[in-house]
Amino acid sequence: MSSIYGKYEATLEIVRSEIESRLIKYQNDIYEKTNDKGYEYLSIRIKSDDSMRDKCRRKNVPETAESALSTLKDAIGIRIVCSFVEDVFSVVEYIRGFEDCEIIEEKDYIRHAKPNGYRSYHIILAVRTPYEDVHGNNPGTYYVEMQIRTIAMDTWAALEHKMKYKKDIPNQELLVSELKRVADELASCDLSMQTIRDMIG
Ligand code: 0O2
Repeated sequence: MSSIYGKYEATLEIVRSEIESRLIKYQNDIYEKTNDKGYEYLSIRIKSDDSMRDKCRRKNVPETAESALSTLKDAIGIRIVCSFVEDVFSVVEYIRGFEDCEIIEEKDYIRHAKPNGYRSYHIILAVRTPYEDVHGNNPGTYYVEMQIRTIAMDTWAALEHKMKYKKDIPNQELLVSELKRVADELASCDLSMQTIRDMIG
């Protein structure tokens, strides 16, 4: 079966690489100025053909390049993991400054955690490119989903994600409430760590 991204697959790679370069530049600039890191690590992926087709089926949209590149907006996914909460918001402000991009969706699950305790800052970025997009526009628009969070938030999300796929776990209800408790404790630790960092200066 041919790729769901069709002839736009190569452009997705170019967009991914362009945004990655900017984030690496951010890290280098911060390091030069402060001798410290702007974030701890980055992970960037283009959603695999199988996962994108799965998602189309889950969302009840046709398995087409248009669904994959326009209806759904997470073909390119970037996760930026920071040590401190303040660093998360600094990265968000840096991204806001991209002149050829528009933030079309923003969810602050840090100030407004999800009921299950999930915390993270989510952005959908529309990137204007000098390439044709799936609607035939040139310059064309490609989308990037960004999740920016602390190490503590990332650890929690990874564990909770694993649990979602284990349907046969006994005491689901207890586990859900325990996970929520841990999420709140980690959020409190994040705040304490930030305070300690501010005290060090
Ligand atoms: P995958 O396989 O991770 O890419 P939607 O994208 O429509 O499902 P929505 O409300 O549009 O969801 O977007 P939202 O809430 O910004 O969530 C997008 C992504 O954030 C999810 O991708 C997850 O990766 C992550 N996420 C959101 N909520 C949770 C949560 O409670 N726990 C964990 N571990 N991750 C979460 P998908 O779509 O699930 O798919």
